[in-house]
Amino acid sequence: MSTIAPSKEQLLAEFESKIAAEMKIEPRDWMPDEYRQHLVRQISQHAHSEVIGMQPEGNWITRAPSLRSKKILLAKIQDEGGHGLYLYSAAETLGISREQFIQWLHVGKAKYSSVFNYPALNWADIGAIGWLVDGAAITNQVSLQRTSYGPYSRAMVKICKEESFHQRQGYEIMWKMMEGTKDQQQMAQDALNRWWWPALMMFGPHDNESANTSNAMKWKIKRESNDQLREKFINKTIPQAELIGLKVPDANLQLLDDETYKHGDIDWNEFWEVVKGNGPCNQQRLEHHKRAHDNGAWVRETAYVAGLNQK
Ligand code: FAQ
Repeated sequence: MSTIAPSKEQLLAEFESKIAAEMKIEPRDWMPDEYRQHLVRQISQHAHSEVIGMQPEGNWITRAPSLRSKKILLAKIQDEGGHGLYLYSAAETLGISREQFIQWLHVGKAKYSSVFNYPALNWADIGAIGWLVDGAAITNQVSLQRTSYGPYSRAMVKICKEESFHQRQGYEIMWKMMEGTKDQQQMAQDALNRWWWPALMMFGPHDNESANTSNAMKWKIKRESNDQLREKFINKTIPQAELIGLKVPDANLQLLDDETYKHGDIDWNEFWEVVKGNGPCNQQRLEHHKRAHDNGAWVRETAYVAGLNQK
């Protein structure tokens, strides 16, 4: 007896009913090409962000002001590398190899978060990165725990556990500096001034300018929009700044009647310039990644020969 293969319409209906029922889509399930492509783009870009994001902080390992802070920073940066690995593995379940993802990064076909193209100038920046950049990342990632693609969702659950420690270690650095000398307080405020707007830009363009949001929300890849997440982030972070005596660098910030904040205009020209590759550190970040990748070729080759790379 021959079985009749389901039609594309039936497969699509089954896919959509799973999404509607909050069921996860798994690698072997049928999925529309656009859904797969969207995930390939978003998850691989997310993975690249984790790995490139190790660079601004990595610069400060040798200059951490105490053994305690050095150990914490080392552990944190190592975690980010691990997050990259979870995410590359999740992306690979969509049928594309890690080598291909890296090649797309190197030729500029794949992006990584704009925020990592700014320099970490001093120790206060390490506080600001943990507090603001990890804080923004978690706001998004908590939401992505409910994403519809199973491997991405499970990677997010693991990552969020570690990311909340990262946010706290950054806030602790800022809080200690605000309890220090006038110069230390000034350094903390200066770091906030430089990282505030790039952190807000991490959430991407406003919803009405965000080309990918509509499909992403329909398929429950994204559970909240860029603007919704950005609002959540500022409402959580501004009281934290005030608690330790820092002031958010936004002359047009408004406190609304419902006790939520509305931020002033974001400099979208700056954002798109950085995304296009013209930020302060784009070239440096990519060159460093290429060099490290080339220098690591022998490790990959040895692992392959030893059979560790075999699927
Ligand atoms: N930077 O249509 P949308 C972390 C691009 S993890 C660069 O709104 P979408 C941990 C976007 O790709 C941080 N490009 O796009 C850590 C699209 O171009 P495409 C990373 C950006 O996907 C902390 C175009 O603009 N987190 O930090 C950015 O719906 C400390 C139009 O935008 C994730 O990746 C940007 N900021 O929304 C590590 C989370 N924003 O691709 C180390 C997962 C937008 O069509 C140290 N990703 N673009 O050519 C997402 O949630 C989404 O992809 C968004 C963008 C929200 C980033």
